[in-house]
Formats: sequence, structure tokens, C-alpha cells
Amino acid sequence: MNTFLFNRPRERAVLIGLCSPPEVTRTQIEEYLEELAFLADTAGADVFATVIQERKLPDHASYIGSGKVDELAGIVRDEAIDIVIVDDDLSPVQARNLEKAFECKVIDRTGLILQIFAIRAKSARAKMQVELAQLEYMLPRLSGQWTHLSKQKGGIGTKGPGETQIETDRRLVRNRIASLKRKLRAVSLQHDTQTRGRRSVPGVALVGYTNAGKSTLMNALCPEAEAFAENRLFATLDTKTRRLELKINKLVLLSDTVGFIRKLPHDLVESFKSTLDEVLQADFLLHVIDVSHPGFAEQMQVVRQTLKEIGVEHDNIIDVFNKIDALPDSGFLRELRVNYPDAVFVSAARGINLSALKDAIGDHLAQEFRERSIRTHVSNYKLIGYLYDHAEVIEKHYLDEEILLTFRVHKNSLKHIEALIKASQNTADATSDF
Ligand SMILES: Nc1nc2c(ncn2[C@@H]2O[C@H](COP(=O)(O)OP(=O)(O)OP(=O)(O)O)[C@@H](O)[C@H]2O)c(=O)[nH]1
Ligand SMILES: [Mg+2]
Repeated sequence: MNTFLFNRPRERAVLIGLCSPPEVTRTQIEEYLEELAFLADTAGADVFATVIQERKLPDHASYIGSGKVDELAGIVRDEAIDIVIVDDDLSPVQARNLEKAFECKVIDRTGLILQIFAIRAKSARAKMQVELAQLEYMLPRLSGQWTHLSKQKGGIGTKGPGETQIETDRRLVRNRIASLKRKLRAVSLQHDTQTRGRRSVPGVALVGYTNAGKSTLMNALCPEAEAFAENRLFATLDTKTRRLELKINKLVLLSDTVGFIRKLPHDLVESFKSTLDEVLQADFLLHVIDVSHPGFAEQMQVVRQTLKEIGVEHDNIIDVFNKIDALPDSGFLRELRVNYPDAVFVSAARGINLSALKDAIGDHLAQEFRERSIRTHVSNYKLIGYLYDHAEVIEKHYLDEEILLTFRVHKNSLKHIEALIKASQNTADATSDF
């Protein structure tokens, strides 16, 4: 399968989906193919035709069955189609057979998503993560063609004695995978060191289906964020973190993250794990939902499932129903409010109800806060300074040369405060009711 697709100019594509009721109904497959068309458009292809084939199970050799293959081969030839895109994962055999029959590029859903990620990746880290996922995907599909890698690394000594071409290719891909994994581990370590210092401020991560409006919401809440938002899939691949001032509990760190999608390729989830650490380490999540999308309920399920897959076990999540401005009628909104009483309804684009969202974040955080008192010498600047910077000081009394402070602080900060108290107790400077 060709991995270099969608070079400009835009290509003409045919989309194929299988309808196998009752598991996949016609309405469902139509919705899936609409999403696939959106993916194709994002990758740079114009959809010429969409084909739905009714079958109980995919054909082992040709996915859609030989009759349908012959019929489609005519269309592909007559209409000068550049690429056929299948809304499912193809086995290497199916992909090869279809490419032979259609005499054009054939790509499956995973390949398409990987391709979009490759186009979208901007930072060195995202580029490495995508390349890793692409190579993992490519490995079982290598069919003996001389890959770009072997050309890069080729020359004397690359082909061992008695090795076939395909073995050489596989070895080169495996070497590159190992080297990318090493580099990514180093980048993650560096990133961890950079972020460790700020863990005393609570972290909130925006998660959700791709195109739900996470980046738009980030920009609306933190105007200086300048997160890239676009009506295309996977606009965001890198985590971006900004400070968000809340009324009562001062500051939180808000992170915008990569969107999820139905059947998100497993290799991508794996290789993006370190970027998704932001989600794992967050104190709680804002699940942004595009409520104007007809399939929003299924999208919510996909997001919950993906969160589970990456290891988010807690249900410390606020559901944020976005794009309420795009709903056809207010009756639907009323119904949603009844069905989802704990959700917050907003429009990130129009700035509707954002203060209610900030209040909800504040209320949620309040449950995470602890009230404590300490008594320390007035010269203990380190401790007093830290409390004024990171906690909400509720009461302050002077007792001779000592100060009694009562404060409210996020539970994440307690450890650091304890350490500061311990350090000053060594010089008999502080007591507390920790
Ligand atoms: N009508 C309407 N459109 C919105 C709203 N919020 C976002 N959008 C649009 O939805 C599209 C996607 O927005 P993004 O903020 O890029 O979505 P995202 O969730 O960050 O998407 P990915 O980064 O691809 O996962 C853009 O065209 C936005 O203008 C809203 O409240 N109402
Ligand atoms: Mg985004």
C-alpha cells in the first residue's frame, strides 16, 4: 500500500462501506461514510462517489466480493479515480487484491487517519509519534517493494548475505522504530522535568471527539491561547497548556489535546500516549461534545471508551455540550438539559454561557480543596510566600513574632507545603495542624 498519498492537486476518491444489519444499519453506515468523507476532504481528496455494499461479513480476499469489485473497477477506470478509501481496516491481502483490480491506490480507514496525522504534525515530537505509528502500521504490510527507508539508508552493507529484499525492508523499519522509541522516551523525560514544577497548580484537560470545539473553547476561555481551530479533523495534535484565571480558586492550567475518533488506530493511541499524559495527570477533564452533530451520543461513547483505553479510570469529568447555537430548535436543547442534568451547555464560538462553565470548574475544584492552618515565624518567607502565591489565605493573626494563617489550597499543594513546614521545623520555625 502506498503511504505517500494526496499530493497536490486534490485527488478524486471513491468511498466504500459495508452495511451489515443489524450490527451496522444503513443509517449508521451513512453517518460513518459522511465522517469518512470529512476525513478524505481533510486529507486533500474530493469524493466522487460513495458505495455501500450490503454483506453479512467482509469477503476474505476482496472485502466487497468479486462481483462488486468488477463493477467498481469500471467506474474507477472511466472516471479517472485516483484513490479508493475503505471505511474499515483491510488485511494486507485484501488491500493488495483491490489495488490490483482497481489499478489505483487503495487505503483503509487507519491508513487515512495516519496520513492526516502525518500532514497535521507540526512539532518534532508529534512528527516522531506519527512516524512511529505509520511504521508499526506498515510493518506487516510490506510486500517486498523497495521502501523509502532502504533508499535513505541504502548502499553497501544494507543487504545482508542471503537476505531477501522484504527481510531487509522489515529490518530497516524495525531499526527505525527502535530509534524513534528511544528518541521519544528522551523527549518525554525532558517534558516531564519541565512540567513537574507546575504540578502544584490544578490541571484541567479538554478532551473530546475531533472537531467538537476544544481549541475554540480554549481560545474563548483564555484569549491569549491562540490555539489553532479549524473545521477540519485533527486540527490539534500537540498539547497546549494555558493559565485560566477563575474567580474563587485563582488559577488552573487548561490543556487542549488531540481529538478522538471512532476506531482511532491503536498504533496512534500507543505512540501518542506521552502527549496524552496531560490528560492522565489532569485533576479533572472537560469533555467537549458537539451537540449539533446527529451522532453526538455515539461520539460521547467513543471518547469514554478511548479514555478507558489510555488509562483514565476516574469519572472526574464535566460534560460540556458545545455548539448550542447551531441547534435547530430550542425544544431539543430543553430535552437535552433534562436528559443531562449535570452537563454545562455552551457555545464556544459565540461565547454563550462561558461564565457558567467557569463557575462549574470552580465548584468542581472546590471539592478538591482543603482548609488548613499553620503557625510560623514571621521571617519564614519561604512558607508564607508560597501560601500567598498558591493558596487562598482566609485568616491571618499575628502573635508576637509569629503569624497564624488559615488558608484553602488544592490538595496537590499539600505535599509541598508539608515539605516546607518540615524544613522550617528543623529550625523550629513552624507548627501546623496538618
Ligand atoms: N457553530 C459553532 N461552531 C463551533 C463552535 N465551537 C467550535 N466551532 C467550530 O467547530 C470547528 C472545530 O473547532 P475546533 O476548536 O478546531 O475543534 P477541536 O475539538 O479542537 O478539533 P480537533 O483539534 O480537530 O480535535 C471549527 O470550525 C469551529 O469554528 C460553536 O460553539 N458553535
Ligand atoms: Mg483542536
